[in-house]
Amino acid sequence: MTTQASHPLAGKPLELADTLRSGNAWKIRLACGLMGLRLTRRTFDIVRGDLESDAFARINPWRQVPALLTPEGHWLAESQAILWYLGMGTPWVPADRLAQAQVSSWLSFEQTQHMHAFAQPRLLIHLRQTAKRDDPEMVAWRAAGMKAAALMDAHLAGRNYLVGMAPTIADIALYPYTSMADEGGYDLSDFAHITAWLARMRALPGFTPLMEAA
Ligand SMILES: N[C@@H](CCC(=O)N[C@@H](CS)C(=O)NCC(=O)O)C(=O)O
Repeated sequence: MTTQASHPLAGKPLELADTLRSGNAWKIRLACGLMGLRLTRRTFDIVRGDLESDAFARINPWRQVPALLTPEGHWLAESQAILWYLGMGTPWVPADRLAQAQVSSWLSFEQTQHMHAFAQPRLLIHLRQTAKRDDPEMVAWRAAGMKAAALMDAHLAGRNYLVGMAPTIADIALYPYTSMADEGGYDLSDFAHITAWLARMRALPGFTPLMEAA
């Protein structure tokens, strides 16, 4: 585990453009907590239209959170790029060539096979409440998400983490939407390896919940 003192970004200013409940932005808050890095938040409201403003376009012209203001003064978009930026030079991005490529595979898996299938039903059923659990579109998202969950569960059999013996940014990337699956009407309780992995992640020092205790 990398402590704050040994992290190449220790003591440097990091600011996150996020929304209160964004799972993609939670990845970055999780990463900073686990890596012992201090992060300040600039929190926007999608419903209020904040992401459509000219000011936000200067942060991320793609009009999405998260974006990270780096110590070099650049706004960096896309959760996976930000995780890579934060993890480089630490065990969170393994130095070994194959392990690093395997981390990259899981990051791609998250974006192409996992994230939308979990994020969309959560957004529409739980956050916006514009869809019902059994709407055909939600059922279709969950069918896709269950396939992704089955792949993760099979991979995690006999392993503590997705790549190698220690947690990496791959685990951080997959944690938020897997852990909030129930908000999209999922029941992942039959996936014992995922359930154990989620508990293992929650037990790591510096774990940061989605919502800070009031
Ligand atoms: N590929 C992006 C996805 C980011 C994303 O979907 N962000 C959502 C919040 S979780 C957002 O900004 N939605 C507003 C919009 O797309 O209009 C990433 O991994 O950072």
